Amino acid sequence: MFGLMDGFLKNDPMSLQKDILDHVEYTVARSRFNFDDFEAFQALSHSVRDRLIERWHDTHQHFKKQDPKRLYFLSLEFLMGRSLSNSVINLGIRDEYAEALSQLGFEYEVLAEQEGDAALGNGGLARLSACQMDSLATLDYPVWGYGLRYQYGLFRQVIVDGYQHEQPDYWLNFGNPWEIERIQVSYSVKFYGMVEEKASNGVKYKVWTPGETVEAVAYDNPIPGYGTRNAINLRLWAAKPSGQYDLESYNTGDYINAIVNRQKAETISYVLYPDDRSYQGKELRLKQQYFFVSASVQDIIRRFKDVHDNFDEFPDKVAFQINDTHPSLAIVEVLRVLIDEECLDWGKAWEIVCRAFSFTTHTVNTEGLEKIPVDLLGSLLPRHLQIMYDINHRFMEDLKRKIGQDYSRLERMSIVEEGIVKSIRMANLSIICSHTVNGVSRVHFELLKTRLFKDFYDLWPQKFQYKTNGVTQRRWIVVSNPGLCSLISKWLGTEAWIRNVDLLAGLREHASNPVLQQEWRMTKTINKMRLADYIETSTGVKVSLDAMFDVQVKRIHEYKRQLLNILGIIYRYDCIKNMNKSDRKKVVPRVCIIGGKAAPGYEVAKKIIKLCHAVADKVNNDDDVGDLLKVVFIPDYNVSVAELVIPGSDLSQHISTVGHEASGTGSMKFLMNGCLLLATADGSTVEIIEEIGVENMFLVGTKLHEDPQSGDKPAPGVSIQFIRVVSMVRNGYFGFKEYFNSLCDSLEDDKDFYKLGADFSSYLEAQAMADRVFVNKEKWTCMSILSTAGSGKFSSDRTIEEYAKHAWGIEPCKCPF
Ligand code: 26V
Repeated sequence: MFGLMDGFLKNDPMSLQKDILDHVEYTVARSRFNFDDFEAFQALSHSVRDRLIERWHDTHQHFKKQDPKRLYFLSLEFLMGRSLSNSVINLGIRDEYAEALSQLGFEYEVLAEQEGDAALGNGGLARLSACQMDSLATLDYPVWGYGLRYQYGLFRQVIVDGYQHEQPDYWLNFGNPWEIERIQVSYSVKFYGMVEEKASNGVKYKVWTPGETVEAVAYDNPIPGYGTRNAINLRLWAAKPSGQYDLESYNTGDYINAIVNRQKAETISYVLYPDDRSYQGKELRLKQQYFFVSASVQDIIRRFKDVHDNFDEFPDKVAFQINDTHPSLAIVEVLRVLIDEECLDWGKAWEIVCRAFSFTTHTVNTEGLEKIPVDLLGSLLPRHLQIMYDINHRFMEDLKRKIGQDYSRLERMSIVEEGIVKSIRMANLSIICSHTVNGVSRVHFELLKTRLFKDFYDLWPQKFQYKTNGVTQRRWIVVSNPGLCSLISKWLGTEAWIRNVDLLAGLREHASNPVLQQEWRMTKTINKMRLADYIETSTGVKVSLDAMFDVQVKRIHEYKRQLLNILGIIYRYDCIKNMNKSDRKKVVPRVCIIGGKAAPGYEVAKKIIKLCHAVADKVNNDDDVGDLLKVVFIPDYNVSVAELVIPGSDLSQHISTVGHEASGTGSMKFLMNGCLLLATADGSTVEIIEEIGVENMFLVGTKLHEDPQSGDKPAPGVSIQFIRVVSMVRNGYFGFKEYFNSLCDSLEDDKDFYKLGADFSSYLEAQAMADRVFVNKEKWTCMSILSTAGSGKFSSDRTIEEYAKHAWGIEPCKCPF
């Protein structure tokens, strides 16, 4: 009997081939003698999924048996990208699949290209969650990720005449082979209604009678670790109409309308909000947050109660991580369940909550902090609003005892903001109720302590920590840059760096070796060829492989200063135009690549995209300049485009105004891939510089906290060059004169909030330095190898170990092979 149940799937190419063909016939329902690339991809994915499920079952059985303290990672956004290659590599059977497919007449790489991205997130915060899930699985931590299964992911960016247009990303159109629908795992989530106070035996209690109920259905997504049997679960919730029928409306004969109204429930999980800047107090967004939180908390408490009959052990068995304030209603929800449903007293429930929650903030300025209007909360979640007031009242009383009648400080620290629109400050709530408040880089931590959360830091310094972000080398080297992956393993004599990335430091001793250098350059050229092909198909621009590929890809934001990059390109163009023939021979050819999405309502960011296209049009069509300069905007930048762009880049730009980027993670991916950085000392770049040495990158501007006004150097004024390039745009040199007027106005001295004018000279100097080094192939390659060698610290494996030890208190729980 055991033998029959112990059905481990075989992984030799013959067995894989049979499995793929069976899936062609029985899952995809095509003839095994006649199927196309997409159908082959579907069958292949299902065969991989079978193997994931095996591991995933074993892992959960093991967790169940061991009952370790589990982490529940709550995030409204996960930017997973594609799953196929990541899964087969983590399962360790990529080559076997490639062989099986080739015998069937298919090429693995071609099939992998069939997959669409899962883009259930906006940018940095969302991709960070995805990297962290990979590390959590690889390091064998007992974890569950929870999120929302949006039917529409982040919009597709389409460029028409240089302007961004947004199109819906209905990513589930062709099915999603990676998820497992769990119709039997569903919970009722309640909204609106009213709260009444009741009493029984002299004890008062609150009863919430909701006005609307929606069903949350679980979709499970196995996340395999690398080099381990462990596969953890990412559970995403989808909204479905509640099973409780409104008999009244059915009986009144309005059957059709009753059905249509029921169906409206599904809209809750329809669409991801695409603006990563502002909270507009939208009811649907708040509904999404609570829907997600309520389903997750019910699931977590149910799992806990399966093995425990009281809540004493709850904080020793359950750790909650809240990814920014978006899931912070979970704090109030746990309190509500413990008090109203499990009948614990306030003191006990409060203690449990404060020991269970850890909070990470990803923001640097007060305007970026989430605030929810009290009126909205009161109507949608009346009981939760009461609990928030209760928390605040107790906190304020306690605080008064500690700090006295300092009313302005009390006001700043209150959860409730009195203003034209009375609101709840979700960050204050999260800090007050969590045991740990985490920053995402050292510089971010300093900003939290001295500016953003100074009042709280002064009160509870021990709560504040930071864990510098990291990215997973599995996706960002092994999956996306197989050439570099083999080269590294060859020179280190081991593949162990894939699980222990500190070993990359071993490359340092070979950095000047001409043989490695030659192979290193060859790998880069192959990646550049791949990227050049992609550029040609997606933009129509042909680029030369001899040129330096200079890349800035990330969300379009004023503080990230894509505009500084474009003004630098204009300067370069202008210089070339004014050069004589012999000087032109010395110009280092460049391909300037920009990519990224602007939030649909962010006018300035959209103008920056248009300016990029206007400059590209002029430059690329100027035969006089030819291959010396090309400008391309890569449309619809997303995870899979990043996997192609990053390995093919020579130089990458991270030039945010100092003090504005909490961490930045793109830079880490480029660093791992041996791309040289041209960057300001902002966010995690400060730590990157410490690891690789400032001489191995191109620094823009002064270091953080170094006051440009003081010391011997005169404060940098706005240079002639800056005035000239801005006036070229203003005077219509690139067309669209009126349209760009406001962009130019924003660069005037007193309005230049992001300091483009002040940093322009330094930016040009750094760019000139990059040119000088690029012609020295040995030096450039050496710096490139040292970049990869110094990237060890920026693995999400390190970040996760720090969280596990210093915030969550969890231990690995390894499933035996
Ligand atoms: C805000 C909002 C507001 C309205 C609804 C949708 C939405 C989604 C996200 C956000 C906050 C975005 C914050 C964010 O992504 N921060 C970035 O986090 C990265 C990971 O820690 C970090 O590297 C970046 O520096 C930081 O900008």
